[in-house]
Amino acid sequence: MIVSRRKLIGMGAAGAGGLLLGGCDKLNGSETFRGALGSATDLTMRSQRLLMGDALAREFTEAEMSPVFKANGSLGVSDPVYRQHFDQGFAQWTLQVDGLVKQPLALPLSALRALPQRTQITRHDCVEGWSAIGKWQGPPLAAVLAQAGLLPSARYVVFHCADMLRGAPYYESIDLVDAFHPQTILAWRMNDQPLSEPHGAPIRLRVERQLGYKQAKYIMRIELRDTLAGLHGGKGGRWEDALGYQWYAGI
Ligand SMILES: Nc1nc2c(c(=O)[nH]1)N[C@H]1C(S)=C(S)[C@@H](COP(=O)(O)O)O[C@H]1N2
Ligand SMILES: [Mo]
Repeated sequence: MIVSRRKLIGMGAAGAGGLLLGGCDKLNGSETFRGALGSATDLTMRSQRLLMGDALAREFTEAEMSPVFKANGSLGVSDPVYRQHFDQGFAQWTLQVDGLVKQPLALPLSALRALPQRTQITRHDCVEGWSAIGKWQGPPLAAVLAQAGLLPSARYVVFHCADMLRGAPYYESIDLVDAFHPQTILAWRMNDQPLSEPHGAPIRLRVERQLGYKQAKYIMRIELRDTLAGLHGGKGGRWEDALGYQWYAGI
């Protein structure tokens, strides 16, 4: 039987739910158990991880690339510091890496381009109901994190972006499982061209097993944290804070 990954995950989540319900008679009196079960998001994430392990998101051929890849969300940045970097071709720009790291970094684009590169042709799925297949190139996020060195308390990687969405800065975050996944890259090239402004110049995240809003564009700073509490709205991303989107947006 051929089933799509999404269906498989749906079945897996239902299966896990069934198992849990089966045990409910015995366990539903226990507060500890209900606490351990956590939110629906957490259950979805754990079901998906159980089924997918560290599997790769599907990759496509050149022939399957979309002739048009829509740009969505912010299509540009008005911040004056960003505008100056843009006008200078990002020659003076650096990516800040800080927070719970051994060695904070300020990496110019040339340093990101000099790291080992990964190229992948993947499908981008936006919650608004469109998809597009594009080619992305950049260093694995893991290579950048290895250079900074994580402190033992680091649990989340936060991407601070240059644009604003509905009056507040765009940001996103992932955990270390996704951060070290081989297809999680800091893309500076799209479809064999330097990343354009609408698509997130100078760099944007590709975290291929999650939905479009996790693919942070215009990344200026990467911060390692032990918690997402106390950061902006506390839900780990601009869409999560503003519209209640799921933090774990597994496809
Ligand atoms: N900084 C930033 N990143 C962002 C957004 C945004 O508005 N600002 N929109 C998100 C959404 S909803 C989608 S679908 C994708 C769109 O990427 P694209 O413009 O390359 O198609 O970027 C995501 N990353
Ligand atoms: Mo999106």
